[in-house]
Amino acid sequence: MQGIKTLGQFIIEKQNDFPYAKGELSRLLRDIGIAAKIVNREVNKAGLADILGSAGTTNIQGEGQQKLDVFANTQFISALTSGGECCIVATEEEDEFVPIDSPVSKNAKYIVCIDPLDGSSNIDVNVAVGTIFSIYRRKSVDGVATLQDVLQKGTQQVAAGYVIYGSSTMMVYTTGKGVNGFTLDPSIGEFCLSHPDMKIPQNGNIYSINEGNYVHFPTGVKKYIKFAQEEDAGSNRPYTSRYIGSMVGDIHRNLIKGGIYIYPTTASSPNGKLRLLYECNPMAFIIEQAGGVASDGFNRILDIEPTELHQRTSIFIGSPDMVKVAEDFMVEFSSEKNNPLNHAINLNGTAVAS
Ligand code: P6P
Repeated sequence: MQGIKTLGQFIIEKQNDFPYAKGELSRLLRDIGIAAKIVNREVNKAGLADILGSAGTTNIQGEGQQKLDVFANTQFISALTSGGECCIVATEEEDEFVPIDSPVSKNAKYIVCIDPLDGSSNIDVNVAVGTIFSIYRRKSVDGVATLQDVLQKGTQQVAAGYVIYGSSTMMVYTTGKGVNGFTLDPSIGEFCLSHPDMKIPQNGNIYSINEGNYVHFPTGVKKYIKFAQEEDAGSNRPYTSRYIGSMVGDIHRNLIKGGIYIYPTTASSPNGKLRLLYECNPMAFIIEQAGGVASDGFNRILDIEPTELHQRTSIFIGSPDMVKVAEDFMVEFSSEKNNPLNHAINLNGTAVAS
């Protein structure tokens, strides 16, 4: 296969970036890739099989579970169990973390936090949905892994990625040495390297936010939205509003074209809607590795100390210059003046992560 590099070949090739790696992380990423291909098959035929619609159950978030939510959750847990490299799975679809207690997993050193199918309300209307995952090394050295092994800051991630089931299916991931994208070639059933060394544009003109919540947004967010809508040719405004109700889809587009995705506090989500461990941390790791930034409006997402499994946070994520302007509005118009931002745009406009 001239010129094609599969995900498996790439993972093994990059394994040398980790001199002490004995292949466990490589096998873990392979296991996630396998489950993603199985989920992709079901998502792609959702309109045909009796797999559309509600499962008739709700998750701890109080959200109605779609049949595909439950299917995807089962597939990822099954793949991670049989792969033997993971000792705990923390998933949006389970109230508590899932200990992986199988003969092959007893010495497993990795924790996986996952949103098996994000944006699943879009499935029935054929809009892109995604899987988001985050990988940590367990902190405890022996015995049974516990919740404390899961509640780690985003800076402790060893890998993070997402799968977008869209016009094509892609897997985008980082192990802390840049971001690479792989497109599934259905004719050979392999994810193939299609977007090497992905970088988010420093600036952009796309803003992604559910303006239906405008009335209850923090003042700083309202000010940013009005800023985005002003006429100013010099700064390429008014910006374009693009929001599809699927975090993976919106952030993937903004990663490629430049842009900002904002999910702030709202009346129904006073702490923000998106979950820190398996949505915001992985996306923040990926976007930072691609040259972007991610905060809660005041503090870097990756520095937030988790205290509970399904903890939520606001998120401002994307092109550094756009996020910085939004954060400036948040600081100027919010009571919360503490927590100076952990990053700044230096004089030549390059984001400088602390
Ligand atoms: P709203 C999907 O439920 C999700 O978690 C993200 O994928 C998406 O960006 C957001 O919530 C949509 O939420 O309140 O705008 O419908």
